[in-house]
Amino acid sequence: MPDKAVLVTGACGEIGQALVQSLAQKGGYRIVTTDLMPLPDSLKAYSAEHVQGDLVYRVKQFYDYNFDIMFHLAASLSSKAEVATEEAHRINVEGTMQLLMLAAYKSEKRGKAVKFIFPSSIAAYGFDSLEQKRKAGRVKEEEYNHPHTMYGANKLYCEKLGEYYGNFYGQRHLDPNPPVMLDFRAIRFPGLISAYTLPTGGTSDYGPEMLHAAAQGLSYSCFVREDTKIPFMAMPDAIKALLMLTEVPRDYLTRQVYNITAFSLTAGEFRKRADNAFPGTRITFEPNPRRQGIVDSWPEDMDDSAARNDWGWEPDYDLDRFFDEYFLPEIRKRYAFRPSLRTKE
Ligand code: AKB
Repeated sequence: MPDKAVLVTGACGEIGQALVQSLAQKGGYRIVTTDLMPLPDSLKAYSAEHVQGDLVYRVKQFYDYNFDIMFHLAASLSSKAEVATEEAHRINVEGTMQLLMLAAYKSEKRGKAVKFIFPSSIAAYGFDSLEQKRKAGRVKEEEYNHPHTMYGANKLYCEKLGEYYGNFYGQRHLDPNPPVMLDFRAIRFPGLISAYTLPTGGTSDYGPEMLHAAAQGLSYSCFVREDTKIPFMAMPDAIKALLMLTEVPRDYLTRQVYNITAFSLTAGEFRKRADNAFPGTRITFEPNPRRQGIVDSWPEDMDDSAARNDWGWEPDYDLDRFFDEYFLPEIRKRYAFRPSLRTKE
């Protein structure tokens, strides 16, 4: 069987780097990457071709390719999007729209559905108050879809755009012989934590930032209150979910947008875990009202029963396993050769 042609946008981001490595390790894919940034050396062996530049202007070039799968990861995350809303809309919505149009066109032309895999987010939710958030607890996909952020609004709208191009584009499904439509599949991710990379521009970033700082003996001022609670997941589980959702036969899917989650904890519990693992950490809480408002509008937990039922989703790492079997062993290896960092302010 020939290799599947795969496009990964946002390949230099956190999810992108981990995904490209996993696809390459699995084998059977010809991976084309694209990002605003040059490809890091660590990924060069895995990418058949890297297209550097702004996706909105680069998409035209991809009409010459026949991708079987597109992982559209490029995005401006929630905190960054809030300070540059127009730019965020261009990256998050126009970039997605351009790529969906390409996938729709290619699906119809080749008579074979292009799989379009889209990472959505807990940011698609929005609560009016902390009281409502606490009362809601675990939320289903269709509940509380009232995002308070540009990023969340962009993600929710792109979910709808994907469903439109996948099912209704031009009302072609009403033709007696409807053409092949693209195969849109999305995952709403919680905050993600990698032992190897740090996020930039997001609001769930306080979790990974605190842990990476503690592991290096650096002080950290957390920008949300101690009682702030949202769901998180280990990066390997996020990649596992993307690959599972990509591979599951379409007939198994009862929806196109799925929640997935692994564990929920407060920022204070993060500090406790960091203290236990790295005694002497200096973590303080100095909430930033804007960023606090963003996480207060996100759910404490997500109901991922649809993903569990339809495609057998289950995280490998619950809270204890995340720390004991993934994050701590990996982060100790990562910083072990830089002991001088433990004395830095
Ligand atoms: C962010 O904080 O913006 C992202 C997300 C939760 O989608 N990590």
